[in-house]
Amino acid sequence: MSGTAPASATPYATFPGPAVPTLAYDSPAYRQAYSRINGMVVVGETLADRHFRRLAELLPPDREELLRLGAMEARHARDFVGCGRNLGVKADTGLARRLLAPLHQQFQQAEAQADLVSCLVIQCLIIECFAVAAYRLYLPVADPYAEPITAAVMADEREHLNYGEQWLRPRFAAVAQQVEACARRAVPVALGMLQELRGDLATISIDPSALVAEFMVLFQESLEAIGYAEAAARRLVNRLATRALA
Ligand code: PL3
Ligand code: FE2
Ligand code: FE2
Repeated sequence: MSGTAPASATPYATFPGPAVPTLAYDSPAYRQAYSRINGMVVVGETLADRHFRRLAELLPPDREELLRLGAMEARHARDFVGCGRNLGVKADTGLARRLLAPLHQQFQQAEAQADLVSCLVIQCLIIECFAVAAYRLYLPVADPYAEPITAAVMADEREHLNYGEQWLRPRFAAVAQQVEACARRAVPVALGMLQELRGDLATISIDPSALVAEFMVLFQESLEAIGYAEAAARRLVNRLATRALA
C-alpha cells in the first residue's frame, strides 16, 4: 500500500476494474472521500434505526421484531464508525444530513398521515435496497478491516428488506397503488443523493453508475417479491430511473 500516491491523480487500480491490493487506503484523497461516504453510511444507519423504532409504534403486533431490527441498525452505525476510526478518518456527517433529509422528511410525512405502507416502502424497500446495493459494490474494494464488517451488515440488510417484502406481499392488491405513489416520490430522491457523491464514490473505487444499476435490479426484485409481474416491475423501475437521472 502506498502512502505517497498523489491526491490529484487517481492513485488506484484501473477503474472500473477488479479490486487490486494497491488501493491507497491511507492516501489523502481516499481518506477525504471516505470521510464523506462513511458519513452517509453512519447517518443512513442512524436514520434507519429511528425509522424502525417509529415503525414499531405504528405496527404493535410486530413491535418486538421491529425494535430488534432497529437495534441492528444502531449496531451498524457503530460498526461503520469503527471502520472510519480504523483508517484514522472521522465521518463527515454534515453533507450526509443534508443529502438524507428529503428522504427522512418523506418518511415523517407518511407517518404524520398514518400512511404505514409508505413508511414501509421508504425504509424497508427503498433505503434497504440502496444499502444492499452500496455494500455489495463496496465489498470488493473495502479495506481488510471493513470487509468482514460490511459482509455481515449486508446480510442484516437483506433481512430488513425481507421483512418489508413479507409484510407487503399478502396485502399486494390493497397496497399496490400506495406502493407506486410512494416509489414515484421517493426513488428519484434516493437516486438524487448519489449525484453529489459521484466523485467520492469513484475515489473509493465504487462506480456510481454501477451503484444506480444495482439499486434498480434490487428494487425491481423487491417489487416482484411483493407481487408485481416482471414486466410491470421493470416498467415502473425504468420510468423512475429515467425521471431521476434526466
Ligand atoms: C439501512 O440499514 C442503512 C442505510 C444506509 C444508507 C447507505 C448510503 C450509501 C451511500 C453510498 C455508500 C457506498 C458504500 C460505502 C460503504 C462504506
Ligand atoms: Fe443497516
Ligand atoms: Fe437495514
